[in-house]
Amino acid sequence: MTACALERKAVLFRFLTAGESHGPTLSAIIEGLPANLTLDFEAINYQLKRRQGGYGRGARQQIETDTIEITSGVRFGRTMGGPITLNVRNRDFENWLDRMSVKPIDGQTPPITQPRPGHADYAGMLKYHSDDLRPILERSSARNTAALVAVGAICRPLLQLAGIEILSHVVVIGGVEAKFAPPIDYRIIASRAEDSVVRCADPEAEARMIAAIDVCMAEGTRDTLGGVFEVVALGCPPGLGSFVHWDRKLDARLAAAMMSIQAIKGVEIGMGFGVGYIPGSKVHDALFFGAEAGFTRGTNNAGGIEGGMTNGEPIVIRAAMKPLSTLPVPLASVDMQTKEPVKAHFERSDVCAVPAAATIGEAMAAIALTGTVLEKFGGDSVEEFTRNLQSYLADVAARGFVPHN
Ligand code: EPS
Repeated sequence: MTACALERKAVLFRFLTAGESHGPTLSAIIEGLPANLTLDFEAINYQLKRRQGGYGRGARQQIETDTIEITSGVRFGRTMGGPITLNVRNRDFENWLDRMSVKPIDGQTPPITQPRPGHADYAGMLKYHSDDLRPILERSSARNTAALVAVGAICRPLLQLAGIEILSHVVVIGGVEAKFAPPIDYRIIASRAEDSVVRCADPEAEARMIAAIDVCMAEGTRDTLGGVFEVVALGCPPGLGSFVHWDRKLDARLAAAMMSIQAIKGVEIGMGFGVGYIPGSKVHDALFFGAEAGFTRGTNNAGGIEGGMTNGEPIVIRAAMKPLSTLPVPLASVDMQTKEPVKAHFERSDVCAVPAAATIGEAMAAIALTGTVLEKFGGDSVEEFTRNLQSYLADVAARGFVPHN
C-alpha cells in the first residue's frame, strides 16, 4: 500500500474552515460523517447563539445573529455521506466593504501598522509579508470560532447516538474562582451555568465575576479579563482513542483541539498540573468491582482518560484563556513601517469572552470525539455505525463494564 493510500485510510473525518471576521461569510466543509444522520437546524443555531452570548461581549454581537446555511451534503435534513458545506454570514460585512471588499476597489483605507502585543499581528505581518495588519487580524480573529461551533453542532447528533453528552461551565474569570462542594453532578452544574450570564454555576462567584467585568468596562479602569472553563464529556464508552501512537491518544487530540481555540494558553485533563504535587497513591483512581455496578472508581483524577483512551468515567478538561489582547487602553507597540513607538491598534472588542470560549471548548471536544468515535466504530451510514457500536457495547458489557455517567 502506498503512503498516500495509507494516509487516506487514516483520515475518516476531517474538515476545513474558511472566512474572515469582517468578510462575507465564515464557512466549513466537513467530510466523513456517515449518511442518514438527522440534523436539527434549530439545535445548530442554538449552539451558535450560545457562542455569541456572555457578559462582557462587545458591540459586534448586536450586529450579528449567527445562523447556519448548508449548501451541500444534506437532503431533507439528513446527511447523504458526501462533504457538507456550511456558511455563517457576517452581517457586519456590508459595513466593511471599504476595508474587506473581495474585489479591488478605488480609494483603499490606509494600512494598520501598530501590532497588538499578544495577538497574531506582529508575527503574522512578518510571516505573510504584509505591511498591513488587516489581513492578519481578520483570519486570526476569534470570530472564526463561529464556524467551529457550527461544525461541532453538526457532530453532536452522531455523539448522541453513542450516548455522549458534552457540557461546560466557567470556573475562573479575572481571578474569581467558582467553588463546588462534592459530590459533583456535572449535569446540575452545567444546567445552572446555562442560566448564568458568565456561565458560572456558583452564584457567589458569578456575582464577583460580573463585578470584575464591570470594572474592566468602566471608564478609567478599562481592561480585558481571561479565565478558565471546564468542558465535560459524559457517557463515553471505554476504549475511545488508543495508546499505540501519539496521534491516536485522545488526551493529545483533546488538548490540541482546546489549544487551537484563540487565546487558550493552557489545558489540563483531570487533576492536570496538580499531579506534580502529590504522590501516586493519591493521584491514581483505585478500581473496584460490584456485581451490579460493574467497574467503579472512587475518584476521577485521570479525568476519564488513561493511556490515551477513555475509561468510561467523565472526561474532564480545563482550559485557561488569556485576557483578550485587543486592549481598550492599548499597550506600547512599534509602528511596523516607521519603527517609531506607538500605541497598539484598537477598534472595538470584547472585555471578556470566557463564557463564549466555554461553548467553543464544547464544540472542539465534540469534533475531537467525533473523529475518535468514527475511527472506533466507522460505518458509511448511521445504520452501520450503530450496529458496530452496539456490538462493541455488548462486548464490553459482557466483560463487566456498566455505564454510570
Ligand atoms: C475579535 C475582535 C472582535 C470580537 C471578535 C474577535 O471583533 P470586532 O472587531 O468585529 O468587534 O468581537 O469576536 C467576534 C466577532 C465573535 O463573533 O466572536 C478578535 O480580534 O479576535
